[in-house]
Amino acid sequence: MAIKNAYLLDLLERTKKRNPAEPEFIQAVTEVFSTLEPVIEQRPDLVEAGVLERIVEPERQIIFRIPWVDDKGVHHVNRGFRVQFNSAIGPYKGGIRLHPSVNLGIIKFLGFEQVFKNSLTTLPMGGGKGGSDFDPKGKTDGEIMRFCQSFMAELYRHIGADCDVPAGDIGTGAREIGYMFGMYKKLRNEWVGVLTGKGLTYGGSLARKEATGYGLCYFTNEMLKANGTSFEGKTVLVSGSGNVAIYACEKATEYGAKVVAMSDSNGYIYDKNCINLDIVKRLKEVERKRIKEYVNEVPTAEYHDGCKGIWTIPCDIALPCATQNEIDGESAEALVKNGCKVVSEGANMPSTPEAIDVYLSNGLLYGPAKAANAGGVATSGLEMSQNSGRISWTFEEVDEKLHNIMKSIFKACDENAEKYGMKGNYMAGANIAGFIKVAEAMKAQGDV
Ligand code: NDP
Ligand code: 2IT
Repeated sequence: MAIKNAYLLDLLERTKKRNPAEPEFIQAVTEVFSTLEPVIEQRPDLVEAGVLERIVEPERQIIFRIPWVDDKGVHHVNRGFRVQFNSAIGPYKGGIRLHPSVNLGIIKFLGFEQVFKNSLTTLPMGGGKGGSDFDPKGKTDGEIMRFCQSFMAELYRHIGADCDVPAGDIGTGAREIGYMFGMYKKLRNEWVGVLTGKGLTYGGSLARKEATGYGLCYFTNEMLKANGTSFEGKTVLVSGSGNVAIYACEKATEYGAKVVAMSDSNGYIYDKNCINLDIVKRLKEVERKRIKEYVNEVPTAEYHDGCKGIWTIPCDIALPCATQNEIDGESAEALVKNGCKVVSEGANMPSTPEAIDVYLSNGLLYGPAKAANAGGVATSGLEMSQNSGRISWTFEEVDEKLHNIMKSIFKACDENAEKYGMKGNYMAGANIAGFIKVAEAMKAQGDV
């Protein structure tokens, strides 16, 4: 969607100048600005309060050295990041990404998205994100532990249960959170809920592991229902085979859909009989192997090199759950040509602007990441509540709260899209609903 408003265009230009070489961050800002025009026109007070200038500038950005030694005694240095983007509505909250592609621009795009996402959850959480260009693939447990400890040896002084609460993201699961938590506790000599996604024996919440994938399906189910349809009998593609992908596959299957494909960064599997998730869980969660191994156990399935090909498989619903910009304009065209009617995003910013244009111009139902994948951080918020209350809820209790949060997020997207003249455009609805709450809080707190 093109931006026409002169003020937004000018601020976008200034943001680009101030942040050269951060294309993902600029992409995320451009998308949000492309939907804010009607809000800006109705709320000149927010512009006058300088809210937009402030919302695109992180409150604090920390970059640090992470030295660690591998099993052979070789020294390595990685770079660590924590971007504390916005604390208007609560402590900074957001994951830690460990992937060789990580740089400041990637962490800033994720942190910026997190501000609006966390606002949508209905819980009091500000936005932040962190990570490192460390590559966990092929590392031993000992190497992972020493890296995580070195990472926390600097990060601990910048975070806290009421200040900034990191969690998992790509490359960071329960194992890494455990090592980071142990180091934080040792350095601070205090047991507090400073990280979420912890193991169940030390303060983790039931249903946090499942939450992003389940939440994605709860949101998508609401979107389907509102448009007179459902998951029942639908053919679904799920990209990725990590935490989000696995539990999206599980819940979509429970809803009666048939998931026929999953992937990793090397390639994708196509199982026309429906993915056997027990095999994927064992390969990925226990053995940490490549998705390719699936065809050794299910010889009727196919494996193809390269991850883009997954979008050429005919489907009704696509759930991208791997990484940013994994669906480009060409892949979006292929999805539409093969009958796809719904794209709902488990990953952060998985669709390029060209892909989003293809969805909107072909009337697809489009569930934008910051709403559709908010179930993970929402359940992190529930973990924080349980930790500070020194209590723990049952799986069913957490799952029900998550389900209700996803319903209310869909309602907010739907109502705001309609209120601001873009009915059915849930991307606009998500951006506007997320923005207004944070903007009101920033205005009320003055120029800080
Ligand atoms: P995992 O590390 O568990 O899994 C990531 C999956 O995506 C793996 O299958 C991985 O393949 C694949 N992948 C990663 N990078 C690329 C790439 N450059 N190209 C192709 N495939 C890639 O991470 P999560 O499942 O936690 O995260 C997936 C997405 O969901 C991310 O965008 C994340 O930001 C988002 N998200 C995560 C939440 C959470 O709670 N974990 C919450 C909300 C959003 P390989 O193993 O080959 O690298
Ligand atoms: O992108 C995300 O929302 C996450 N990686 C989860 C963040 C969190 O704090 O649970």
